[in-house]
Amino acid sequence: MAGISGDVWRAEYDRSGDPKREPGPIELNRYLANPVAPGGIPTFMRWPVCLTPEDLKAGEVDVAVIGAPLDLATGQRGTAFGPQALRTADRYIPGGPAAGGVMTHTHVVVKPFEVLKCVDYGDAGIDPFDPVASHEEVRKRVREIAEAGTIPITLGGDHSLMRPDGQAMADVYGKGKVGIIHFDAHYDAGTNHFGHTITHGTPVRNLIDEGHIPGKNFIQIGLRGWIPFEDDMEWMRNQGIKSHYMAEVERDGFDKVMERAIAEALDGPEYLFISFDIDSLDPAYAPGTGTPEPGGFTTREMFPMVRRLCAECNVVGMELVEVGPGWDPGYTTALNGLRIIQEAITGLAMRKLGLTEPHYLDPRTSGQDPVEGQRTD
Ligand SMILES: [Mn+2]
Repeated sequence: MAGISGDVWRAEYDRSGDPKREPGPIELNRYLANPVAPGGIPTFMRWPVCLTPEDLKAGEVDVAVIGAPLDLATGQRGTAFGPQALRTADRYIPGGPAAGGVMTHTHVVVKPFEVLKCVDYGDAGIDPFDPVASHEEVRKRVREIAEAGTIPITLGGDHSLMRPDGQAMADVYGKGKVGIIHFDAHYDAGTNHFGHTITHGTPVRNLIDEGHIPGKNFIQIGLRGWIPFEDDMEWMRNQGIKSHYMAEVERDGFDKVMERAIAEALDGPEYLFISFDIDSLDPAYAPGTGTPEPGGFTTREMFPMVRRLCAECNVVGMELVEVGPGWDPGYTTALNGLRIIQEAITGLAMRKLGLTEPHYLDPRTSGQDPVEGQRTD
């Protein structure tokens, strides 16, 4: 029987018959501020689309999301639908960036989508039968975004994506030059799953073994539950991985742990990548994921921390992974995942504006006098 063979899944569309156009972001929305009917194709945050690195460069784009609809490496299906869920979780956005940057972040009074040019770069090609081959295509796409001078944000997809994302960061910034801040309930540094060495439980080990990211530049936050295995814990300690378990958060508080994590991040690598597994949040806030782990972070404590990281550290890329909309009946997970990315971009915008002091809040919305920086009562 004849089949569909070879690399046809990554064969690219022939654009020779397309209308000629100057490179740059392409606006798909029809209406400027209509909250429920933007009238175009549901891109992430209703952002314009870029199809090529030339589009990114011509548009001087600061941030580009790229979907990576891969779920073969979780052992459970569902996260392949994560990018699409994150792209349609914005129903409550009042007009979105097409409305002229009306979205002002309350805590810091910054308009992130006016400060930064953001686009949707579409999806990376995925071979639905081969996660490892899919990684090659994700790596290529993330690399071309970063090479264009744009910060890539990968929408997962499962956490095996940390491997091609980390590879791409090392390709652009140099092996050993990039650190990873890794929010997760799980350590993801196992040797194998059922003999497979590239899964959503192994990317930390993949990146270290392949020499892309040094162990000492891995900072993990939120680990809990029943693992790691003792031999894996020992391997992680030997690699110099800085693992901040939930036990440490419970003993010392999240704020204190994040102070340590930021100090480690600033003391180490020149460039930082944030790997955010949605299961670092408590299942109350993120039920739609394959490996939910009770006892996690609340959104109210996580949002400011992600914002801080991006404001205070040199973040050059991010991924948000493991969103599984099939188990997300209230859109809770997609909505909170979207907000995590919005907080990160707000932090990036704060950094561009020079608002990098720790715990920065705008005095007008944080109960302080706008002139004196003090409470007035
Ligand atoms: Mn993970």
